[in-house]
Amino acid sequence: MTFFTAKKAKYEGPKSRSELAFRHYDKNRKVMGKTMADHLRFAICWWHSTCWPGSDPFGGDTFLRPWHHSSNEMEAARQKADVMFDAMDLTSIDFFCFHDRDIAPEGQSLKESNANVTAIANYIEKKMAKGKKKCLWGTANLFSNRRFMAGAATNPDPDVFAYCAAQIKHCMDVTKGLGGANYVMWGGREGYETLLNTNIGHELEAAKRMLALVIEYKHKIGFKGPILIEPKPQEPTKHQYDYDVATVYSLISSLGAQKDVKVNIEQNHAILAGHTFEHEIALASALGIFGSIDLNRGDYQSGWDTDQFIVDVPELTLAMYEILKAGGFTTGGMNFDAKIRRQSIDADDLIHAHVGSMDACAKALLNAAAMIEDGVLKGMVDERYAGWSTARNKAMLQGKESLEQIAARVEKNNINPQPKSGRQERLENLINRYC
Ligand code: XLS
Ligand code: NI
Ligand code: NI
Repeated sequence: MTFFTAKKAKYEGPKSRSELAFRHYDKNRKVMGKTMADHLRFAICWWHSTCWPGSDPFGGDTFLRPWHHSSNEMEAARQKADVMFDAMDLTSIDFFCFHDRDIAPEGQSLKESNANVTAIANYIEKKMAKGKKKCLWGTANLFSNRRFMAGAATNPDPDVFAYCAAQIKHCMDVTKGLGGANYVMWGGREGYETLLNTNIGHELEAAKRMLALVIEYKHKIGFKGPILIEPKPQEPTKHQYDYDVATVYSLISSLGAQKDVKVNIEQNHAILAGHTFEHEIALASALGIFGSIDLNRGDYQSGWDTDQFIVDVPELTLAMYEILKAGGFTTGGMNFDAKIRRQSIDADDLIHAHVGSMDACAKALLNAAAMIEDGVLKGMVDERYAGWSTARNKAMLQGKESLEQIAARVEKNNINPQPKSGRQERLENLINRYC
């Protein structure tokens, strides 16, 4: 018996009147030489889809999922896995993402917890072979248990640092075993609540040490994919060290680890950091650390990580444009780190949410591909920077002229720059032609 009643969503074209169908996402359709599935690499996440019971700070479980009310935790874990694979089947999503504590219950000791995770991972592996499903990434939950309340790697207690290292090691092993394309680190409680009890210098050093250990272990076990750090400025802690892409870049580059470590950018976290989604993608690409996406949207009024399903096509178009400009995904993909609202209590709401958001992404991909293929926007940007292509100006950028030489040249040639329009409104009008 399956949990859902929905039928598998099919591609029916833009004119379809069905409530549950793809209008734009035609998995095998080629766009700029790649199938839509290969461009978008959609993933479903374990935590919001089957672990979260619909609770909020003011009320508990609204979903009443059977596995949350089972007396056998390991049986419930297998039931969750079954539901995940059914959801992947109904939505045609090829990848999944998980935390160690999402897939299996925590035991009395780390040893027991690891054994639980391994047992369920084996169960998952069998299901993957059947449905040809893949793991986009795994990650360790280093924030839910109360031992992590003051941080994991950045905890003042060295035993917590050690426990965190041990948990990550096992989760990396399991992720590798499942063929995971990446390994993610989100520093949920790597930050502080008050500076009054915090030694920032020590905590930053500890965070850097943990990352160095993880990189070393990745090479040791031959984990092929990158480590992805997921920036977020705050929530749950007041201040998080992995604030945004720029801050994470300074950590990665301090270890010279740009080859091994990239970023997993989440829309909602970008907004919380006071940036746009596309800003974070463009910056990561410019810095050579673009890895993967956690797809959701924030609420522009509330200022929390509301993790809603994203359906805004113009907003997604700008993000997709930056992703295509960055050369698209290699190991990364689009993980729906999104949850249905707590009033959406029907099992099938989860399927509708994913299908609708996938379709919005597909439409955005088509829009962005048209923008790239037309080349009008790029042409206008290139024109703006055209002055830098002369030999003299290239030399200036490459450091071949000193400050005095540049100053002398400006005087001698009577250089007198004339401002040019930034043409923002014309560019914004242009974008609307594609949406
Ligand atoms: C929380 C994060 C989390 C990570 C994985 O805000 O988005 O879900 O993606 O630990
Ligand atoms: Ni996330
Ligand atoms: Ni988040």
